[in-house]
Amino acid sequence: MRSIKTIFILFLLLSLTSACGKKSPTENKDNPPPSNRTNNILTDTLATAETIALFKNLQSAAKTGLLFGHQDDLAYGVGWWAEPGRSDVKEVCGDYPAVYGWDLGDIHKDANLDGVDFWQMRQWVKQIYKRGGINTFSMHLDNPVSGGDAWDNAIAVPHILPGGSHHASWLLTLDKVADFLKTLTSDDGKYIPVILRPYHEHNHSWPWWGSSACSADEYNALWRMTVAYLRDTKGLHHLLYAISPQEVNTEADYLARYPGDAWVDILGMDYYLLTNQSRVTDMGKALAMLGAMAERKGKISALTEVGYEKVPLSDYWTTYLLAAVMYNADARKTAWALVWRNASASHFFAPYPGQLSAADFVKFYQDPFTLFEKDLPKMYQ
Ligand code: BMA
Repeated sequence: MRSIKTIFILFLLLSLTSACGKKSPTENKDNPPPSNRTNNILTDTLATAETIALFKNLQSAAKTGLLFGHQDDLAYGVGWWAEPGRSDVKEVCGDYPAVYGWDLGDIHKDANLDGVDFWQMRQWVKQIYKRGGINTFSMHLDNPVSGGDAWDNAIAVPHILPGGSHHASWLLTLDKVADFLKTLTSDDGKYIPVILRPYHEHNHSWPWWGSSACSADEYNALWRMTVAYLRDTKGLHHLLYAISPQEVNTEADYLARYPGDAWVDILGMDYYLLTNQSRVTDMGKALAMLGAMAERKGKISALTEVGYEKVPLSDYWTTYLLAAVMYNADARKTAWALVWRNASASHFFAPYPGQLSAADFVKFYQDPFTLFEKDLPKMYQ
């Protein structure tokens, strides 16, 4: 009897010690206790009020509309470069886009990989925020091991993960990304919420973070390391995180390289070559899959890159792009569609005055479902 009692007391003591020794998740600074949290819905439980508002407002805008986005819209267009107030989109339809894409490639230089000066980019981001628009950033960062560009898919990811030969130098690159993002503040000194879309199209083989250059586990570790570094080490709390594989048709394929729901806010997809009606149906189905999954997970779905280079179809905007998003109720949940940049007359994705699809773009703009800058409700409160 006595020995049973001793064993029981010993067991109790042992379990108490182990409970004290083990850090409960809420004690971890990366996962603050509920009382310190600002929210329980985002990757960043310490996100600023404006960042939470952006997420919620995007989620509700997506229920009844599609925001239109354009890469580098204010920086240049076909036949012009950095002229104040100009935008090919505005010159065609009379309004600015609702969403703007920017890229942080070449963050160690004065201008990004496409020649956009970072100082000017910051000014444009501030203008956009002031007018109520939304900014999203992709990262075509150079291969950290070979020194080649983002398209150099020599093996790099295992070397920049913790313990790898290039881990420390990769953190220096992320420091530069963080330093830039930290300068995005409004006139009243608040951080401007932005959507970060790192390591995109990772199911394809072209980038060094792509399918031929790292395993799913390595990709997921890279993503989590990046989010944890920006959020917990650098203390950035004005970011929403968007993941964006290219052209995925099933949930299983989407989740094959995916860091987990706790690490992602927006389920994006890049989708090009919408060149015929069977592709419109295919894209509609893919967006439906994404819209349903995002809703189930409490996230947002978005067409993070889309477009047809040189827009050679006169009815591309209504009969192709809008038709695909309108495919069914789940596809219609897509929050935004962002077309790529207008670099020149041979590399552009949005119309410009006189371009073949310009009249159809006006119809697309007038459709009650599409949202441009003037249509946006207040996104940050
Ligand atoms: C690609 C092309 C390139 C550009 C890159 C990053 O799709 O537009 O010219 O450098 O995106 O923006």
